[in-house]
Amino acid sequence: MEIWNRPFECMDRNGIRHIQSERLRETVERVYFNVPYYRDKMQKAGLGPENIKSIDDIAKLPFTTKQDLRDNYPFGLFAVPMSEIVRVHASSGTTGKPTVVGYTRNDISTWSEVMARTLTSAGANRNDFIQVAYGYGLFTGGLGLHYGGEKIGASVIPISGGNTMRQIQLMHDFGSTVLACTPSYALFLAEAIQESGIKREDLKLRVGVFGAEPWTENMRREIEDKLRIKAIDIYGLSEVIGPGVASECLVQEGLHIAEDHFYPEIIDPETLQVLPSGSAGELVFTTITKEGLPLIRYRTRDLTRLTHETCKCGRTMVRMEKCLGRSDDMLIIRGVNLFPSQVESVLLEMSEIKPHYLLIVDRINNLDTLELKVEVDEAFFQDKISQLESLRHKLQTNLENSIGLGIKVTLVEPKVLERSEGKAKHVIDKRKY
Ligand code: DLL
Repeated sequence: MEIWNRPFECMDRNGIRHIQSERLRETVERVYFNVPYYRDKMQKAGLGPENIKSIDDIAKLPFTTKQDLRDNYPFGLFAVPMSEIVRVHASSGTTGKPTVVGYTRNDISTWSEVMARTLTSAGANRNDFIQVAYGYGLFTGGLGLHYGGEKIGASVIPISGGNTMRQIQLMHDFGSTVLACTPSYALFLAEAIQESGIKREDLKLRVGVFGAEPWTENMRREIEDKLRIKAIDIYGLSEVIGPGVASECLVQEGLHIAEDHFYPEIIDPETLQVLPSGSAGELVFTTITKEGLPLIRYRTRDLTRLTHETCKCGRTMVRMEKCLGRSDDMLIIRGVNLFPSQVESVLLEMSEIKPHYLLIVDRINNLDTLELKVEVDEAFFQDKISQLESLRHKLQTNLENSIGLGIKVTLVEPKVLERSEGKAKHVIDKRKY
């Protein structure tokens, strides 16, 4: 099995910890002297850079959350002058404001390196044709895969998401061997290929690198059966770098974390205590080489567990289990992150509507669907049907502009939606992964 960067990916534990300690010290100095937010937080905790001598001191440092990024929107946590930033990406935030991330030239090179590892561990090399069907744009999926694919010398097809018939045609005509997209889109494509009349024998597809949303072993089996490929799980988040944070190798027993760049911890999301290796809990990352937006103990909200055992492939980097749950209410719909609070803040701006609502998420023909049922104000509900229709239309447009996703809006009479005695239930997720 090919390994992209053997000296790092197969380093012994002492070597890894030595590098992590050195890089953590540098990162803490960088943020302390360049980012007022981190300096204040460290000073309040009675800490200076001299208190962080090795990776064992990491638990002394305060956590960072998505809220901290929002409070410092857009560039407040950047650790370099804007003249050093060569790229920005963004992902959805909690109230429509995106989470903005910035990369220096070195960060782009780190990102390409970890993506080259990801693709190599999935068995790709310079002879492959990689069809990148993740979205290109502010989302990190498209360009992340793109730079990694070029770095390993493969031929990259930057087709981006959607347009299924064209995906199938180019897959056939160009002879794509690697498919990169979300797992739900892979299933959708699989069925569209069956219906298209193109024979599987006429496609060269061999492997898929799927991520950006949770998917189960059952879904993996279904994709592997229907597409007759190896389906590899890849994980990442924009705040940390994008895809490339962790990925499976062909052994498919956990995702190798690029821990020489991103140091992982597992914490109890309630007590915030660090848990021993092997325990299930919330994944936290400290970036130890990033320049543009270094993050200290960033709470991902993703739930998983770690193992430090060496993998059968020979890589020693710590592995995380396929992650399935989150410790917050974030939904991932067609690869787009959505918090119910984003919907709520649009509803609160419209007086004709009551903030009694229900979001219904489903998966029909392998594509996620989103519907909102919301109560109309008593006074407004007496109005003409045409007025109700224009209200529905206005709400739908406001929502789509704010959340960046198509949504079906259904207006309902006042007091129709079930009231809960405890915490209001605003989401029904019918998807079976
Ligand atoms: O989804 C980056 C990415 C692009 C990863 C392409 C893989 C492939 P964000 O939009 O910031 O970044 O969303 C990050 O998506 O915290 C997880 O909750 C979820 N997620 C990403 N990959 C996986 C995966 C990209 N393989 C959030 N399994 C993360 C489960 C995943 N959840």
